[in-house]
Amino acid sequence: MGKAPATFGASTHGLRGDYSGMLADYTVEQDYASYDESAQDRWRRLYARQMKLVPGRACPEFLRVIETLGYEQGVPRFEEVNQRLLAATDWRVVAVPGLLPEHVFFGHLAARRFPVTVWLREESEFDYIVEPDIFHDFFGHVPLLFDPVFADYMQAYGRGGLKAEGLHALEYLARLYWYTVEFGLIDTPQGLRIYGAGILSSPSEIDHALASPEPRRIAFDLRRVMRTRYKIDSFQQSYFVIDDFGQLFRETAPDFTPIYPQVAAQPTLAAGEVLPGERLYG
Ligand code: HBI
Ligand code: FE
Repeated sequence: MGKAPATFGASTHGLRGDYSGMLADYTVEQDYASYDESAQDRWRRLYARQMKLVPGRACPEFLRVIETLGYEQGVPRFEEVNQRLLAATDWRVVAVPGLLPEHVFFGHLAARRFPVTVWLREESEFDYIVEPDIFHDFFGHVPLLFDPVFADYMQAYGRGGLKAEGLHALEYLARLYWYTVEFGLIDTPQGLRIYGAGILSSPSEIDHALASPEPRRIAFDLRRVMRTRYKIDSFQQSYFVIDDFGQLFRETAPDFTPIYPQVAAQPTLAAGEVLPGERLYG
């Protein structure tokens, strides 16, 4: 094996992770003994730091689940998380070496399998890491997969991705993923809350996303999101706000085939751009 994946939508630099022992669907076994005591300790410190930040800032669907997963004990075991996840929404996590080619990634999501990276960041990356590691994936993504509506959205996204491949629309889908699954905000009766995994797993972006006067917080609109470029190596300049996961599912449920040419016909927008008349949140 050892074949190099062809495309990596979320990465602009060299690929990290050991792709040599994987199966055809890019899955690997979690070698639990490979997490030494310093890695286990690092996981527990990452978890403790983040848990101090999420109360009152993460959405209730996240907070309801995060403490039930046993993450405080150390690096999670895939089988243990799967026992709970399968019972809740019929999703499962699968271990992967790192970033996957989009086609493979979409295929897993369409089959209700979420790819979780097996390796943990190094100590020198404690505060910041560009690519997804096991902490980002388990902490940021997995809790929301326990919500039935969000879980269905993720599967629909995967199916849409498989369909988009022949339509030269992968960039639009990558933007949708970025501004919802990774960096999404949600409006609640208590105020804006975070559901995006890229924010939830970051020690510094949590505050930037909710409290900084710098970024724009814009009401979610599917075509608007698909037109908007994003930054992968700095805080976001714009966030998009949904009312609830039902809205996300409904707006993304229709076949995107007629939507792609409409988006292509309009100008692409820079990450921080605001359009005239656009409704912004405080
Ligand atoms: N692979 N493991 C992994 N995790 C991701 O989040 C991921 C990926 N491959 C591609 C990808 N994301 C992006 O192209 C998304 O925009 C779909
Ligand atoms: Fe992610």
